Amino acid sequence: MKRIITVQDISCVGKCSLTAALPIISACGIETCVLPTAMLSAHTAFRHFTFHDLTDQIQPAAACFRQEQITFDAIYTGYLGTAKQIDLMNDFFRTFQTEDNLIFVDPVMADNGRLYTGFDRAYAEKYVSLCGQADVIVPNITEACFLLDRPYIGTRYTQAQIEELLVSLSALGAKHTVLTGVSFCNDELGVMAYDAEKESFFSYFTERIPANFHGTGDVFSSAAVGALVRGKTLPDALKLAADFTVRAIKATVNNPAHNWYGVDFETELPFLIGRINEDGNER
Ligand code: PXL
Repeated sequence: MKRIITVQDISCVGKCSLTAALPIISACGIETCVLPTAMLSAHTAFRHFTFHDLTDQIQPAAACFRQEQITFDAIYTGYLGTAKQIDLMNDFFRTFQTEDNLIFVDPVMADNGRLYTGFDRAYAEKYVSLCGQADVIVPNITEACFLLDRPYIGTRYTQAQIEELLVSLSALGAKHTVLTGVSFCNDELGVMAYDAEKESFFSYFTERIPANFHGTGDVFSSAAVGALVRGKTLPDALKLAADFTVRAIKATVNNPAHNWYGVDFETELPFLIGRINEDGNER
C-alpha cells in the first residue's frame, strides 16, 4: 500500500486540513501518516479559537521516522502554523525526498485577496523557498499573488494574465504549478496548470456553484495528491479532484442543515473511491 505523510494543522472543528486530508486520502486506498503542525480548537475563520503550536514536535518526530527507516510515496504540506515550520519543512523535504516520491505543496495562507489570520508578508516570502522544492504546487490566485509579492489581481482577469502568473510562479522552481479557483465567466470555475519542463498549459473547468465555503482547497488538494499517488496523471488527478470538490460543494448547498464552516465531502467519498479505482490504478 502506498504511504503519504501530510503535514498541516489539526483544527478540531472545521472540516479542513487534517480532518479533511485523513478521510480523503484514506478513501483513496493510501496509508495516511500525519505530522500535525498545530492544534486549533477550530479553524481561523471562527470568531474564537485556540492555537497550540507544535513546531517543537516536528524535528523529533522526523528524527524518529528516520531511525525507523520510514519512507513516504508523497509528502503533502498544507497549513503550516509558523515561519519556523517552513524552514523545518525545507529540512524535512531534503531528508525524505527520494528519486521517485512526490513533493506536493499547498501554500495555504490566504484567500479572497487576504492573508488568513496569523500570517504576514514575511511568512508568504519565506514560503517561496518551499515551493522551489516541490514537484507540484497548488496555490489559489490570492496565494499566488502573495508568493510573487504582487497586488491581488481580483476576480476579473484574462487567460493571458493567468498564464503569465503560472509562468512566473513556475520560476520559483516547482515542476508543476497549478492555480486553483480560476474563473473567466460566471458559470465556470476550475484549475489551470503549467508544466515547466514541457512549457505547456492545462486547464479544466467545472460548474461554478455560487457559494463560498472554507476547506474546499484542502478537499481539492487531498483528492489530487491521493489520485497522483494512485498513479493518475496530473491532468487526470486535477480533473478528479475538481469533480470531487464540486460534488462536495453541491452536496453542501443541497443540505438545508449544512453548517457554514466546511463542505459535506463525506457523502461524496463513494464517488471518489469509484473514480480512483476505475482504471485499476496501482496500489
Ligand atoms: O483550509 C485552510 C485552513 C487550514 N487550517 C486552518 C485555517 C485554514 C483557513 O482558514 O484557518 C487553521
